Amino acid sequence: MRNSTTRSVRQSVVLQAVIAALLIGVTVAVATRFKAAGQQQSNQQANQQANQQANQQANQQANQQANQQANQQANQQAGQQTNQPATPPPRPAITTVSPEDAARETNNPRSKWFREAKYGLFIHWGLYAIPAGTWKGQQIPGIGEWIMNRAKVPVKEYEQLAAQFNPVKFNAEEWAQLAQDAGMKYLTITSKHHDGFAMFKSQASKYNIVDATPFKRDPLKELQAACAKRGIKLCFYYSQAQDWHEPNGAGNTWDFGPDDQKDFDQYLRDKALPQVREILTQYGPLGMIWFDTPRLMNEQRAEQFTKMVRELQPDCLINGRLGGKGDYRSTGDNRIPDQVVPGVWEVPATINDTWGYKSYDDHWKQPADIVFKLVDIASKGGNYLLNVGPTAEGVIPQPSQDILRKVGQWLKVNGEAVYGAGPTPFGQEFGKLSETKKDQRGQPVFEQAKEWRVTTKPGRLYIHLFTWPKEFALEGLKGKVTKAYLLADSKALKFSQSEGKLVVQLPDKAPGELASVIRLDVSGVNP
Ligand code: FHN
Repeated sequence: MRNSTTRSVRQSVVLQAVIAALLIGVTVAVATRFKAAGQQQSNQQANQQANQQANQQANQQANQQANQQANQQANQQAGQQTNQPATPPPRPAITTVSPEDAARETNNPRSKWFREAKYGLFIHWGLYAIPAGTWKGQQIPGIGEWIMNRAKVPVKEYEQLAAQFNPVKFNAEEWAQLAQDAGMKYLTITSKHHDGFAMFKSQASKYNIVDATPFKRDPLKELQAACAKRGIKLCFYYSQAQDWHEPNGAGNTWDFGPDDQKDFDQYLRDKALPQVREILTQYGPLGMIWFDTPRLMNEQRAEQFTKMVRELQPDCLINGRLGGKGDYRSTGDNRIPDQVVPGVWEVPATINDTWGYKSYDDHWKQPADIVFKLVDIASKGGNYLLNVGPTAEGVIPQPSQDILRKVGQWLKVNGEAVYGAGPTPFGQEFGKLSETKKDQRGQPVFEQAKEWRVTTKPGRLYIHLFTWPKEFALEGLKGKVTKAYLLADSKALKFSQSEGKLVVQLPDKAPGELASVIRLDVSGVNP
């Protein structure tokens, strides 16, 4: 099992690296900003590999039915191997969905705001921001919030961080303002991550930010007010299964032994369920609860959470990593599907290579890369949940802020083509796996077809150009184009249309630094 999953992680990493390489190298005429985006993506693949290896079991579980997960875990514990072919096909970024489930997700009134929002801010913040990737002088590989696990820090040692946690520079107004400036419509923050430390006032466990730190404030309360003021949907991440602080929580095998010998239901009863009740009742209406890594979860356990959420906040979404069916699906971390995916889904992604703050991770994705990813995801039908990791002082690193604000400026001009927009009616722009070309690991190369993406609204097509050609040509367009213009300046563009081929004449220079968007008004048939 370990070998096969490692292989599939490698394959996914390779596939993503190939996509990134092609983003850079499809043509020498590719504009600098597009190249920069691809380069960044390519570099990230290697760095993400270590992180993905640590988490891939959890992600796989999240993408499967609860009882399958239980079987997988049992197999894994027994060290069994699955019968994988020597070179299995690349692992998809997201589980396939039945037409019924896709329709259930899409027609769910509860998910309407989410389907329109498209872009959210993820915040991983907790005690792990203090070590910030270094434990006892050693830089610990992997994602920052996993430091306790990676360095096998005993609970008794790790919990001493609480006495040092005093994020006096935390300012909820500034964080919510950043989300707003960035054009993000929802904010999902870790209320409790796998380390078990609650970032809110909890009666269920004294191991929380109000009772166990000198800070004594409840940042989630403050964020509630700041988000409400700006119309940003507040959402809470909650690690329902892994809790390395608790003897019966999943994941801490170095203090408490193997997970299969724990009374996991007791942990759920004593901590996870009561705390989820607390976050559902103390912070006003929530956009969603974002569960994660459903180790040891099964349908019956998941149902206890689902029931509670539905009873206490019927409008609150449940993400796809609880352990049963959620309201929508998550892709693997940083995994963007190759093609349009039906239903409702989201790509959780890092802005550098970690979720929780690491003092030495400055591998920032650039604004052009983020705009490309946001549009690419929207054109395939999904949402982009982009993470920042604040410091132990409560500051969102300045590079993250600058990058997000730059993308926000782009959205101010071009947001019409993103918020509430549907996927492309085409698909030929995405590309495909090469039948002949292989990368150095022997995996098929993903060949990027075009440097543009399409999003839609009724009667409209939005063409996002990541390079700047002299003219834009599009085949296979149904309906008659009545008007074409750039969102950046609203000036009419000349175009011709015959036999299904549209050609739009473009000015010599792109109107902006990042992607430029042509709006096409189309009559006769919905594009
Ligand atoms: O293990 C976690 C990880 O720390 C992080 O929270 C990500 C975000 O999607 N989820 C898990 C791994 O997939």
